Amino acid sequence: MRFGMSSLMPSALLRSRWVGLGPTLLGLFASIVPGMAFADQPRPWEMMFQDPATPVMDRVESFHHLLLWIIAIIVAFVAVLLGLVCLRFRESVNPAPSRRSHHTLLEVVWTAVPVLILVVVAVPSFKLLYYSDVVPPPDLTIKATGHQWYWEYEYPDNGDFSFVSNLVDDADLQPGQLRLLTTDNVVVVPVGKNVRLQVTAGDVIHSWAVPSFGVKIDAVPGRLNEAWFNVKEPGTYYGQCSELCGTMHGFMPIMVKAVPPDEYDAWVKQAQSDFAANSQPEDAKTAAAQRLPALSLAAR
Ligand SMILES: [Cu+2]
Repeated sequence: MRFGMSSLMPSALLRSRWVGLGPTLLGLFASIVPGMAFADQPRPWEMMFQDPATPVMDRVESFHHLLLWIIAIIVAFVAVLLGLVCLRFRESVNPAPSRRSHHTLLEVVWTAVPVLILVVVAVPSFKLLYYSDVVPPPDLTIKATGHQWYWEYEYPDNGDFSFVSNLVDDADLQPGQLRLLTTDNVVVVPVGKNVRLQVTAGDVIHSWAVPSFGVKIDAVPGRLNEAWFNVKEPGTYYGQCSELCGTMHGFMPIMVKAVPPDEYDAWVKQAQSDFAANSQPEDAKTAAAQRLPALSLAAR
């Protein structure tokens, strides 16, 4: 349901060529760049959410649609009222204005209706909040630690190996890899499993965020935050640090690859030997420090 919101939009909005422009451009872009996984990454001119990859994001999207409808109806209602007032009660048509200052029924209605609307919004809002907040029985735990300016990941359930995930510089990108979103080491997770994500930081506050997962959680030094996700489909999913954390805040992406469970087991075996005698954190710091001048130049 890539552009599912279109089906929910009032037809007047759909007729607007600007609303149709985004999906058209995206379709064009998708057709001229073959071989890329388009499932869950930012796209040029994107106006909608990325495709939901987890049950939480499914619910976030549905809740967004509900709110969009409520907002649209309120905007339309207020616009009609405004238009009516401008037309029917302008000075030339209505030279002697009403001097009424109270109207009990009206006042009750304009108090009660907004309260009702807020209740209608609050019920699914709290349901979603608790659904995303309470971690269901996890199949595995991953710990993400934010550093200036890279992510470090630990797999305590799979032999407690850990590795560092650094941005791939523009010069080293392979064809099809996404600029500023590709990392050298990728977080691999099995599809259809509840992954408990523990998040913290080693220096300043960062934020681990993957839009298609519906996860955005602060990484705070000295505090362990928790989130969860259960990825429905195999694929590669992208995110970025989402808390301003210093010069290279924009250069510490998150890349998650969801694979079938047997592929995951094979990856774990490989990772256990690859990352066993691991001097990576120090290497990563050096790499991050060395990259700083090059990237600053590129950004100019
Ligand atoms: Cu940051």
